[in-house]
Amino acid sequence: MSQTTAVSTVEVDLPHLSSGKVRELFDLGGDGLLFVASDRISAYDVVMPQAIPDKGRLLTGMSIFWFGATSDICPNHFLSAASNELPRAVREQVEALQGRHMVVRKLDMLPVEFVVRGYLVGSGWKDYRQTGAVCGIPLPEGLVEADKLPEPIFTPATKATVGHDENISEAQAAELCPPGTLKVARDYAVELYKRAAGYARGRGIIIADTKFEFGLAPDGEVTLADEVLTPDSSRFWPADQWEPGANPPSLDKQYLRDWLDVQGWDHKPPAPDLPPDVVERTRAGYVEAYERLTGRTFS
Ligand code: PZK
Repeated sequence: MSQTTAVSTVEVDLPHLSSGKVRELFDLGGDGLLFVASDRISAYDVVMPQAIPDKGRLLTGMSIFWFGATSDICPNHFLSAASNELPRAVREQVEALQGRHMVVRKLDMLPVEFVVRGYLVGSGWKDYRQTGAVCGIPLPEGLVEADKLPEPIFTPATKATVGHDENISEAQAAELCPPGTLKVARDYAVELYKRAAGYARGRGIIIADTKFEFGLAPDGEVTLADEVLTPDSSRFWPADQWEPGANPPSLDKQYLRDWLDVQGWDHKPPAPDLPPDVVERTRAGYVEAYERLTGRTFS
């Protein structure tokens, strides 16, 4: 399992359940899972050859912050960030992860991405330009890119195993979920977005859109899962750089993307090696998001 690349990998002797581009999931047995965020970063859907120091810890800290700040809205899968209750062998490995892990509750996942948009960008802007609607939701005429929507909208997507997630209608999403669960999760998702967006706005960050995942607990409760309201699952914009009509820079990746653009990289792997100043400036974007949102100093 060990790997000698510039990008550190996770080394935990547990059954491996799933790998994302930048995070991994392990089975703790019983009703627990170990969720691990790496320091890897992707841009244009390609993982970079260098890691961003502390990124996994910063994103994990943000998720845990939001789980606490929204637990009155809906139940979530977060159980613990401690390691003392883990089996001894696992415990030592987990301690080496230095705050990049969460112990979470094993759920039966709903096969839908719960996307909520407060602003018109990305695939939402593309759909609107072509059809005047997003996921079948008609919107006022004359909106421009990055405009604030009159109300946040729920725009479900399928979880593509390869390639990009595909926007679907709410009716299609409902067919993919057990009866009654889609509406419950949808209402949670919209409430979560409103709470977080309002909070972040007061701290100089616009959460343009975000993606939630939900699952069912053994008792059937719809439960919030995954990482939540991080720069990897959301678009964070510095509020002072927002201007309708242009796609604003994202707080976390803009410096990296701009640098990659200047290199003339064709977005096909491998990505160019990142110089130390690009790594450092990118890290600073994550630290800024963490500190502004949590009100804590990162050390
Ligand atoms: C689950 N994912 C996506 C996340 C990856 C992949 N609490 C849960 N119970 C059951 N399954 C999942 C979760 C959560 N969260 C999440 N896939 C399954 C995912 C992190 C790393 F590789």
